[in-house]
Amino acid sequence: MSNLEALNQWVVGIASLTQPERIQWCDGSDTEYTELLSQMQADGTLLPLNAKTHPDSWLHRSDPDDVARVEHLTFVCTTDRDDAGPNNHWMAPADAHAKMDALFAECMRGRTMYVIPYCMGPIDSPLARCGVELTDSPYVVANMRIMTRMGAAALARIEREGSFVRGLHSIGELDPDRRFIMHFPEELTIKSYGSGYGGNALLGKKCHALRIASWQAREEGWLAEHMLIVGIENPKGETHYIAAAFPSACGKTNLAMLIPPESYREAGWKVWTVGDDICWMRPGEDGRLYAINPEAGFFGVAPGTSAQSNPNALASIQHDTIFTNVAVTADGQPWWEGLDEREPAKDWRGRAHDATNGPAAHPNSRFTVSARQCPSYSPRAEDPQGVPISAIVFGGRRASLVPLVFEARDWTHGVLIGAAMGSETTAAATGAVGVMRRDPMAMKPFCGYNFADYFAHWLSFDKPGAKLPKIFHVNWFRKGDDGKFLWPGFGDNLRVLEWMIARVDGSIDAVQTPIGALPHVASMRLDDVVLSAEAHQKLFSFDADGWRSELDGIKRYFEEFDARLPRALVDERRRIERELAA
Ligand code: GTP
Ligand code: SPV
Ligand code: MN
Repeated sequence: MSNLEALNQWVVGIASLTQPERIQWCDGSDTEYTELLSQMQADGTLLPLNAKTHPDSWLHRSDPDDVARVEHLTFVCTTDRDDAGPNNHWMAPADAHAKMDALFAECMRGRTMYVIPYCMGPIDSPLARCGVELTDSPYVVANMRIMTRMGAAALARIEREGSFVRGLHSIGELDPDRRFIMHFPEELTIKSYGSGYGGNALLGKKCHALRIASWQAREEGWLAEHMLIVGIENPKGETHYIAAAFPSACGKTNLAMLIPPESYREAGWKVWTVGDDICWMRPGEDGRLYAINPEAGFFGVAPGTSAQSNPNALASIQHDTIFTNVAVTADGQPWWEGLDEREPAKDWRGRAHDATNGPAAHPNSRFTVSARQCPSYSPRAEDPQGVPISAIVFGGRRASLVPLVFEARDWTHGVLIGAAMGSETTAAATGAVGVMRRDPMAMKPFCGYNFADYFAHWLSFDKPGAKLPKIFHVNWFRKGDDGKFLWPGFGDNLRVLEWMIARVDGSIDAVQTPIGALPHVASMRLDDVVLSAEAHQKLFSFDADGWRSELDGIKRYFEEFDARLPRALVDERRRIERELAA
């Protein structure tokens, strides 16, 4: 029980709808967590991993039909359909409530309903926001404990503030035909039924910290974004913070935990991880944007994580980690494609590994781990005021056309670059993989309102007194004629970040083109990377014909938003088109 009547009444009301056998208010304590883990071990929800190599770590195998976000079943329910926009599935709030409440009726019979008070962001931060998730999944409770500031301190803040986001969740029957993720931004409410996986079920993450928060952020003058936050410390000891939006499974965790190339390490460069998935930012008194990571842990993609690609992530997950849908070796160690050359014994479904069944680890298999276990975790990540942002980066998976890096000429151009982002789809959501789609600011699946209004909100930050970050676009995924990546990526991406920081400091010039400013190749430190002539050409120049048709594609995409699309973006697109024609 709480001393906040509105919270108690809501919990009692939901309990009378869902009829749980018992209700457990979570306090976030170690004892509570240990009890949950042993209960899940006893009922087979969690399988212990090798205690010598991976102490206190667990494997969870989700239902094989429940392995990723389900965008086609995710809705934004606003009174006026246009407020949700063409970028969201929409249902009228009354219809959506009726549909969901019918699913929730008596669905928790025989189960425990957990009450999870949580805070997104450092508990004493003015930028943080709180919520309460009601769920019948102990796996969700365990993940929420790692991913958020969960328990007594969050409840105390909620009681003080009197307001909170209401999230109701049940795994239901895990039936894909009885599965919906519904958002009611006007009521700060989420109802999620029928999935126990990641972004569908850990309601603090995508449902609250992006869909609901983006709505709140527009009302309150801040931004809730699908961005990593990373600090780059130069040999003089100065740190620039960079926020970067890449779509799901397109490199945020990897960039946030980057290990500098050897020559940079020797020179004294350091990289500090603030966040790997979500960024909340707002203007400070000095006019700069200040950012916090609302999360306290990482729900990271396992496949491809290795001692070569992401040593910081690998170091983080050696103990006290929950792995979901990875494979296991004969001696009970977690394994996935790209980790090393060992052969797994069992695949993600628990079957004897057989390569003809496809990858041993599910392509969207993940680890859940506290951010504090990351060797590069920034001490500033707990700063209630957040970190000042020097640069915003947009990027996607683009096998062709898009060069390695370019810089927006100003804020409006930068917003256009973000709004026009394209990327090939990945396994993070159900559906086809590798299909190029528009994914503005990496928020296509996550913006809780009409993209046209969202772009206008972004544009509104450009006002007198603002000291806005510079905006860049990157593409780590450009391919050569042989179908292989042209840029080494990972640690070498620091070379691109160094160039950006030099541009922010005003210490180097660049080549002005209609699409933005490209680097002079000589001003990028490429000493120890080997690039073919084709790579040089494709990574550092732009193809005017290709961009003309890209701009046509952007025009067609923008037509979906009709007259609601901000005029400034229409004009900015035309300006580039004119310059390309000249
Ligand atoms: P979500 O957690 O789904 O939001 O994803 P994320 O953006 O954090 O993705 P993550 O960093 O986990 O990257 C996923 C995939 O991108 C893995 O297959 C990585 O190997 C690959 N990847 C990351 N960085 C690079 C890079 O610089 N170059 C190349 N070629 N691949 C990369
Ligand atoms: C993503 O898909 O962007 C993720 C994983 O970060 S999930 O929490 O499932 O949304
Ligand atoms: Mn994500």
